[in-house]
Amino acid sequence: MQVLLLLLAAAGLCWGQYNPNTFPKRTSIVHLFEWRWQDIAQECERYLAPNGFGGVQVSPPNENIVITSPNRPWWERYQPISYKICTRSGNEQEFRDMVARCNNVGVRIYVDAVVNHMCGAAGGSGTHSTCGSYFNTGKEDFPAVPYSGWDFNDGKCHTGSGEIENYGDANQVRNCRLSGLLDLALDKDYVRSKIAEYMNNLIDMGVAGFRLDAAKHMWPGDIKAFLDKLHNLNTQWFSEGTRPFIYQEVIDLGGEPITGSQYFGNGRVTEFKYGAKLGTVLRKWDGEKMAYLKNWGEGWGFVPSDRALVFVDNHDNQRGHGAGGASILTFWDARLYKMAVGFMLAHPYGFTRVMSSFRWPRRFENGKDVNDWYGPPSNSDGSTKAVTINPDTTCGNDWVCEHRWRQIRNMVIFRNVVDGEPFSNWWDNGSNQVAFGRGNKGFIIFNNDDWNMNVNVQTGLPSGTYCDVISGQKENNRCTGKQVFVSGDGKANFQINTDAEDPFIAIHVDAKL
Ligand code: AAO
Repeated sequence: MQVLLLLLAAAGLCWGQYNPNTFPKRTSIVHLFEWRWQDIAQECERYLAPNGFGGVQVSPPNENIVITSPNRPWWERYQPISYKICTRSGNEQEFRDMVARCNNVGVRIYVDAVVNHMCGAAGGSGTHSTCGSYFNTGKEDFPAVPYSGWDFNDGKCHTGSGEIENYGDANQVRNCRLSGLLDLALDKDYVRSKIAEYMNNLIDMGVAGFRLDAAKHMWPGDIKAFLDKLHNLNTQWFSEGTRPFIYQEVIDLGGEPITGSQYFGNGRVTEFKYGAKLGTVLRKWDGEKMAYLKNWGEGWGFVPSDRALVFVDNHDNQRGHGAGGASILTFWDARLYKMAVGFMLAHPYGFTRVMSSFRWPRRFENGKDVNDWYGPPSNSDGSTKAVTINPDTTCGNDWVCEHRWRQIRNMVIFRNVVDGEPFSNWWDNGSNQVAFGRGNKGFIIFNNDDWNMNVNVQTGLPSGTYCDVISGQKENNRCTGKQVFVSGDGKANFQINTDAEDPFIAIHVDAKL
């Protein structure tokens, strides 16, 4: 018995970092990009918990540089000045309040941890930081941590510019500067301890895990060294011995020496091939068609499902930063985007993250969005605007709130209902009409061809009348949108015209009349 307990405890220690620590049957998280802590706290209570969202990825909570040229870009938050909890999203008190209130309704908080670097080398000196902490980039001096010149990697980088010049050289990628950002020496125990202190402060407040920003630019062993110093999660909300969930931002589209698999020992990795490929398929580029999605997942060369954090778009590639290219689907291509997110949430592969964005004045010049830097909706003093809620439940003040779109929210619920059920009953027409089920709990069908669809297919579901959760949902035991009749043999007729507002239909057992 004791041996068994020891084994279980050891397994818990080893496996913990892959487990998102969400409530049971809450299977997705949402990135509330640039939201204020007080808005997230309210969103947990009024929307995320009631609709089965498992957690929220929040923007970096630690003090960052203030950039005025351009005017307060979103990316200033990826330039740390200290580990004080103090940003445009709010102060430490507001952060603590959010974590507690979200946990109290069973919604977890995941912090975007920017620990590979501090601010850009050209940041200058002064107190132009979100909490007014002094810094001097010329001297690599960050007294509010404190870090000094000894704590940076310069000596280890052998490129002429001190920058990453070639992603084909792993040493450069990990020891040189990413976009001019002062690169921390993570081989130093002092630096590891400061990072662990910051993360432990957040763990003690009740966060459930971390996105590790720029993980590709850190040696896997250095990451392991600071992760080993982390506390177990706060027992006010988590059971004894629970490890923080870790997902590492490693951009691996193939063709570089650094791969996602090198990081499996530390936790999950972001699978960037997922959104890049799904966008290519739905746009029907490169001869791709939905019929090819039959073996979606590892069959497409992705990392194993239990190591993957997946998403259709993220805060970088929705505006041309990072990687993935033009195929990435975003809220700007709403019709295809809803299909992509619907496909992702129906499919069993990976742990899913939904994006929630703000609108910006996108303007292309020579194929590049010259306004890709625009920060969140803000007031004239630079403070971030509140997320207001319109009478029809959408968001105001230029917050897009994709997670509140009926089709996306209902597919988050779909994923919870079919959790643990196998991928089943695949059907395709050899082109862009495809369907699949999840055991006997749910079924989804798409028409991305430019001709109408009218088919009888096996759903695997018990007979009865189901509400389509894309065109509507079940309310007061009636359907607000389309109805689907499943007969005794599990088959159903589906008609989706090519000009349908949303050319897909999804049904599940909780939306049965
Ligand atoms: C800003 C300014 C810079 C300035 C700097 C310092 O824009 O001009 O030098 O400040 O003053 C964000 C913004 C940056 C911003 C930074 C700091 O995106 O514009 O710099 O904040 O404020 C790489 C990294 C990846 C990173 C991504 C953006 O590997 O970690 O670049 N993402 C994270 C965050 C991101 C943040 C940072 C990291 C920094 O999510 O928001 O930056 O904290 C290849 C590599 C990728 C590499 C890309 C882009 O990708 O593989 O690893 O990502 O290049 O450099 C094909 C290939 C694909 C390739 C791609 C693009 O698709 O298949 O592999 O082409 O070449």
